[in-house]
Amino acid sequence: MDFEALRQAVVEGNTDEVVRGVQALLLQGAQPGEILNQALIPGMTEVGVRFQDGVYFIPEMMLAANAMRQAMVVMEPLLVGSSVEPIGRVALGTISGDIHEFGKNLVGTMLKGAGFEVVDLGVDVTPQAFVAAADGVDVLGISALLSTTMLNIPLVLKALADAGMRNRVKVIVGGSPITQQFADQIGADAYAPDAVSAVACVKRLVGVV
Ligand code: B1M
Repeated sequence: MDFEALRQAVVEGNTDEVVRGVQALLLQGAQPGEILNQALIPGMTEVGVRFQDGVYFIPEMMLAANAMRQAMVVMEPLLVGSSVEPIGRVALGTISGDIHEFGKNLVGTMLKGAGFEVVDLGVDVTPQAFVAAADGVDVLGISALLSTTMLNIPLVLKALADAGMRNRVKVIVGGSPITQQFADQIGADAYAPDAVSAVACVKRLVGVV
């Protein structure tokens, strides 16, 4: 196994091959940062390009995301304390009243793949829990899949303002009923229609382009 074969396995969403590849490269003496930067991240970048070009659709992206998630299960403990510094910290959750998780998970996996540390707050997350999580992260990501629950997102922004924290953290929102217009209206810092553009938006928010 080499970096190129592992990159290709990520693009193909072949979870077994990806996990085997990561383990093999580690046994061969590769550093976790090399595996991340020379195989896993380029693989996810290629998946993003194929998605944007209309070559890949959600199912292919979810396969690749799952492969990446399993690779990160092996890699994450090794990356802690290694020289690889996260390029930013993001707390992600689905808004209160809403239990849809796959979009949020996909955004989280893509962000991890791009080098961010991600705190997964889960689903049905209250404004208070978002505020508690805001301490120590650069960006809060809020997902909503229902036209009813998206109306709870402004409560998070209000709770952040009430806690005097609105200027200390950037807020990105996303999910199928959400639009750029809604994001602007409620005063969010960014809106992304999908997981690939969410990564680009979050990079912009933390000043890594
Ligand atoms: Co629900 N559901 N659901 N559901 N469900 C939708 C969302 C719905 C559109 C289906 C429909 O009617 N056509 C509809 C919402 C209508 C509306 O309000 N506009 C709906 C409904 C009505 C409901 C219930 C109310 C049904 C009922 O009980 N009567 C109920 C509500 C439960 C609740 O949350 N309180 C409900 C329940 C469920 C299940 C539990 C069965 C299940 C969720 C399982 C789970 O997540 N563990 C479910 C599912 C699976 C869906 C559909 C079919 C698929 C959602 C999904 O996972 N998509 C969905 C129909 C649909 O979307 N076609 C539907 C795949 C996922 C990768 O995409 O989440 O859109 P998505 O994420 C995308 C982007 O939106 C974006 O990036 C992602 C990747 O590109 N994105 C972000 C998402 N979050 C982001 C955050 C960002 C940036 C981008 O920054 C932070």
